[in-house]
Amino acid sequence: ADPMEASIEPSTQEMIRRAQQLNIETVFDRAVTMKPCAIGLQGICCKNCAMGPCRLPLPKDGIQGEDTRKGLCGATANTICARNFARMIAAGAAAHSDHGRNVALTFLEAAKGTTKDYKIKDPAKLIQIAPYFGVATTVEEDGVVKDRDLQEIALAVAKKAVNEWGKPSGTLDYLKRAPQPLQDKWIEEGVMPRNVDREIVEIMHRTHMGVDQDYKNLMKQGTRASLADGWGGSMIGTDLQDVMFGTPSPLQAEANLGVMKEDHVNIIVHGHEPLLSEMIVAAAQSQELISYAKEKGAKGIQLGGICCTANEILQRHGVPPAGTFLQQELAIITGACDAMIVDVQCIFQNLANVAKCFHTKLITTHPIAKMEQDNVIHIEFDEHHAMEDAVRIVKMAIDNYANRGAEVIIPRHKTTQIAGFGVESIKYHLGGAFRGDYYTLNDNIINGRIRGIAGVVGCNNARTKHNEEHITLIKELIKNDVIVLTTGCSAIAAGIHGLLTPESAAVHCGPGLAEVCETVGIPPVLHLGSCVDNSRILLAATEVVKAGGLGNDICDLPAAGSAPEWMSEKAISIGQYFVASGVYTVFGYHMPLDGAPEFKNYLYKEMEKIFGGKWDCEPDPIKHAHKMIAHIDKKRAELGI
Ligand code: BF8
Repeated sequence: ADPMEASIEPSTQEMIRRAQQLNIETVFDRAVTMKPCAIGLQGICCKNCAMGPCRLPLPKDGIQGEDTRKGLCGATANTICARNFARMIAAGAAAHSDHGRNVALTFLEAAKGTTKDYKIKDPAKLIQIAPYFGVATTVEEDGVVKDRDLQEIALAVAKKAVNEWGKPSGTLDYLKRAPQPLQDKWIEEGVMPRNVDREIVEIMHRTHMGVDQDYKNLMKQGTRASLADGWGGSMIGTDLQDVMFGTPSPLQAEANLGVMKEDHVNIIVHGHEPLLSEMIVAAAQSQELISYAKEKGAKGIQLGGICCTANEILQRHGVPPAGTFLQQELAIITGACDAMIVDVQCIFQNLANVAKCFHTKLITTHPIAKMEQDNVIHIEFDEHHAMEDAVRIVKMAIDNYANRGAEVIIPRHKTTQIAGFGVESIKYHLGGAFRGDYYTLNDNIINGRIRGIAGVVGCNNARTKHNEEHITLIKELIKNDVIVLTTGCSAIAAGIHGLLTPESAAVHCGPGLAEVCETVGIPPVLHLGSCVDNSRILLAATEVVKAGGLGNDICDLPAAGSAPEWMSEKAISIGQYFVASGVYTVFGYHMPLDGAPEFKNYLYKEMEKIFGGKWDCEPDPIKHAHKMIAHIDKKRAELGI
């Protein structure tokens, strides 16, 4: 791979070059040698039974040509494409929601008092969410209303939360957090999720050979499962993480591979569930282990994150992200990574091959995510002895410091950023003292200083130039006075490229947005956390609706969503729950839909009539931004502002 073609980011380019000198293969090289399958790329390869895989003929210029062959069962392009799309939603919703389930189960243990390592750190958040689960926060004794015991509330909330994954009747409790017109729409369309697991299972059933053959009906279930993710598994995950580990508030940190330090023990945590990384942070900050590191000749312990784990520990502890999804191999190639600790999701199998070339200890920790290579150590993490495990892992990294090879090359590049925004802190910075929680934000949207709101989220994809789409798109949006909320690897990219500082407003923003940012002292791009924290964006949008003056529902807002460099199935689930919540959602790179023009039209056009939101795709980041801005302007015109 040509490093300059692979990424716009200098430390990434430097490390790709370094890998090539050392003859170590990375994702950037594999992106050159492995070409995607043309039929799969169009979404019309069906491998759901052993009569196939059936690869349907590609339509020409978006129109089905003379070759009208179908799958052996008779499946059409629409059915195959919709089944594949629904299965992506199922996998994405499963990943987010299983993460959420593990958080809920750990919270249950914490509430029961059967683990000493997890506690209630944010009682206010617990009291705030309890009513949504129908849990009372006060008790009446002898006619006097008193606060209910916190541990009792926690236990009741935990039981209700865990039940959301498998309750036998009713619909998810958190759906009632959405604006009422949106809830009414979901009821009318029959897409209210019943429980998280059921919706995912039902997709697998419906997409089994010979079941659901109507693409609209398939997407109805896809929608229901995606809502179970966004307004269910992910949202509960975010909230209970906040309760146990603290609701984030804005803080300053650094970002990029340059956060690693040559004279420190470098520990990289990578993955998603903060159950593990929270303990690693606590262990690495303990005086005892810092002293131990010094005994071993290091100046201290430097933690860094990759992927959403990076965002989790950034937003709550200011631990710097060392890189995005595409920089995971590169962190090891610095030669300074003494341990990389991984849990679930977005972890390259190739990490073990890269680690083999260095002293790096690669440690898997989750029972559902192991690696077969013999240089990988598995230390299974358990909430009952979480801290013990974390101490053992950190010690292992410290002991490994002495084993570093001669050549350590850490790129110099790092930036400063402000992260840790959320529904609550937006309220603090952009709320109003008297007239509603998000009054200042709404007021500035109405007076036109802020043109609209964009959510820019999601992955990196080695089929596109690393970070280029994220950064070009975000810059174009803020230049046009659109405030950006970001999560996931997009947020890490924004941090690395210096867009998460209040000072960047003067450089990159249009005059209106710059004025607002300077007045209240916020960056024009607000880091809202990890990918499960996209639920924060849903709730922020709901707060904007509630604050008034911008319509009655999310679909009325001058707002749009984007995942410019998406790659994961989780992104498809996120996209669908945003669309079904009323958001115009544009993906970059490519969507696997071209083989089924009718189904594609359903997602890109028809869906708007149902939910007020729709899908779109635009690989060019400038055009991508202007599609979002055009939508924002259309909504402004409809609102008469
Ligand atoms: O959940 S943005 S590459 S790290 S999938 Fe993965 Fe994509 Fe990054 Fe987080 Ni989200």
